[in-house]
Amino acid sequence: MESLILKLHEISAVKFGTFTLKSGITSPIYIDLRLIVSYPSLLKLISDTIISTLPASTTYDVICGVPYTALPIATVISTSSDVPMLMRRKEIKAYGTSKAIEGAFKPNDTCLIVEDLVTSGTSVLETAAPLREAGLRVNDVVVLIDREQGGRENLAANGIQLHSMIKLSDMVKVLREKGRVGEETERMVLKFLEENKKVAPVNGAPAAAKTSSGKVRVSFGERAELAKNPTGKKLFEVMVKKESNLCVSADVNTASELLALADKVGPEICMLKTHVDILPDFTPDFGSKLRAIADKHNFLIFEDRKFADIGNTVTMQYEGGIFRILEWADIVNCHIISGPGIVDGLKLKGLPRGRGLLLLAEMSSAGNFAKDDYTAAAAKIAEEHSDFVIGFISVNPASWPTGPTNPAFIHATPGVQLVKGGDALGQQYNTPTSVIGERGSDIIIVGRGIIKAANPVDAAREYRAQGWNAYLASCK
Ligand code: 5BU
Repeated sequence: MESLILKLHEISAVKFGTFTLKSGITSPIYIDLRLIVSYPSLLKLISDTIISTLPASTTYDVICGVPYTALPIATVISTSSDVPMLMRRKEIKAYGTSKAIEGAFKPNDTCLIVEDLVTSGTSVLETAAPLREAGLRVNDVVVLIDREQGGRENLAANGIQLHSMIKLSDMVKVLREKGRVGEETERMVLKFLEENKKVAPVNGAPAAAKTSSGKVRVSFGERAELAKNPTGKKLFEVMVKKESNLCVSADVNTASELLALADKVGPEICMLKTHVDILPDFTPDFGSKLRAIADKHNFLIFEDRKFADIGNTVTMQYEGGIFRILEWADIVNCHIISGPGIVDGLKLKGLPRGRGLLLLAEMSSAGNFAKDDYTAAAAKIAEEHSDFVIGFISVNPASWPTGPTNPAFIHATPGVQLVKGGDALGQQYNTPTSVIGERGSDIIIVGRGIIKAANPVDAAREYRAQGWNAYLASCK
């Protein structure tokens, strides 16, 4: 270990000075392991010894390096120990197979993650998420250097055990003992480590999400009491009862697939979102079938119809046509582009049936125009119709110019996946912890992250856990 540390210092993979880390903090020590590819015998030594830090009980079928620095380490481990490797794409291509994970594996195979350096654990989590989404189990990560700044704890909170070969404090002590750095440098680094023991994950939940008035979140249970609309109240109650703030967006190809999905993910969700106009096999009994599944699993049905016309027209669109949305959807949503008359129109039909409305205050797609004054106008219309409006489609309610909205209103956010990113057509994704913990939303709306996963039920469980944990953390 000593000779490895000295060698890393010799090739200047360890530097002392003033450096800004990915997390934004200033550090007196910087480790750059990208250089090891230029020293094949060192790369081999690292790869051979890193695996020996794992307890004998650790089992795995495949390994995956965190891109990019750990890729050569993982490759050498793979070839010398004959364990197959997977690769995680950082950028998912919009063409070809669009896979996030390259390589062959079976569902439920266990994948060991290999990483060069861990600070908060963010990069490991960004690799674990698509592996898990693809159906792999991720329990352990092995790392060359642990900066001892909260990574171990953040990873453990996500079910991943960290095994490190070298701790940063030990590294500095060795360099000091061997006369490579002075006492003052050692003292500075150890002081820095002592003062920065906990770096929050970059996309992680802060200890408590505060509203701009400085208060922590009002619990869903308390908000159920404040809601004026029966459906809004029921939604809060379902969330508390099921401990779920997950809404699955069932954007599947047929009505029969949708009903099957609803039955499978039903136990995990508080709400199911539909786009009924995409179903080629829609029949008039669709609504009653979906309602029966919703009653069985206790979730609400949200038809993402995005009404946008004048009040008179939307009354007919809501009630009539082939889809007869009013009959079966607990919740619908509308744009406010046409002015408050649209809410009056929908309310005319919906309120007598106890239905609820979400206003589109923001959208998740790149370059959309629902911001600033438009968002503020949605907040104002909601206040004027708090008997029917149950809340908003939001993206970042914590940043609203109006400040925090009335806690009776619920915020539901689409554009959620386990890793920040987007699709080829303008969709933008944030993580559940960011949406709930940092952006102050209440419900995560997840489509492809769940329906395209190898196992949608497992994926729904993962999103549900992340969404709910972020909510709990923000109530403390
Ligand atoms: P995705 O597969 O998780 O990207 O699906 C998101 C769903 O949410 C999809 O049905 C969209 O129509 C819907 N959506 C959205 O993505 N962004 C918005 O601003 C609104 C709805 Br409103």
